[in-house]
Amino acid sequence: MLNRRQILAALGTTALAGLAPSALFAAATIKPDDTSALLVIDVQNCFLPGGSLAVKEGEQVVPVINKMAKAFSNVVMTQDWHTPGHVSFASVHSGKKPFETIDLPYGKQVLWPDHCVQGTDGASLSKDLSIPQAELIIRKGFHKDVDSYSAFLEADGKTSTGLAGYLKGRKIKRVFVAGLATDFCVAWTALDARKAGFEVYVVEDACRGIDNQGSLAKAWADMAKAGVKRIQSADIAASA
Ligand code: VGL
Ligand code: ZN
Repeated sequence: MLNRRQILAALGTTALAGLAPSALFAAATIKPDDTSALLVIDVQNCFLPGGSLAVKEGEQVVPVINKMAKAFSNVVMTQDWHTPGHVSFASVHSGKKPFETIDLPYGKQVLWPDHCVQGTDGASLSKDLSIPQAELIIRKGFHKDVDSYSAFLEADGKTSTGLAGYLKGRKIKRVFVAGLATDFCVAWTALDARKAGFEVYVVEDACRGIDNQGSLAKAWADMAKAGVKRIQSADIAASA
């Protein structure tokens, strides 16, 4: 890596005349505006340490999200919200173990430990989240026979959660996605947000993944291909 002095030397001083150093060296700063929304995905006890489907380092996203959220006037949170005996639970398929897959009418389904059952403590949002301005909590995965990683569309690929309509009704154009898990609910949400016509940013250090059989690398590749922008929380200006 060249350091700043070497870059300046290489460019020569004439090329730089009139350019403020900040224009050359500042991290690209993204300023959320009234047409931007932060989507905080599934920061729920089940996905945090001690939870039934704990995501490694999942708790580390909480302070990052709390800080970043201060820059957003629009924040939507999601809650995975399954019925007891939900079709995505390995426990309801005899002979099947968590992280194996089965074929369902709508396609391949990864099977999970029982998690985020409606009304349980595991399904509660983390008590350490501190985002008082959050305006909507959208629940998903509440149809017993259909999963929903995405905050926009259930896994049948056609049943809407209503989120796209909500965001469009509020004139939102850009969404920033953070939370758990990068390779499932975050990625599926980001991909569907693109399909719905939003500009989409996934904030990498505000997410953690499950990484089941290469799922994390595949998710990043799919998101890149779909035009999802991969950024860090430091790329976002500190306040609205
Ligand atoms: C999730 C697996 C099952 C997630 C939800 O929030 O990423 N993953 N249900
Ligand atoms: Zn789930």
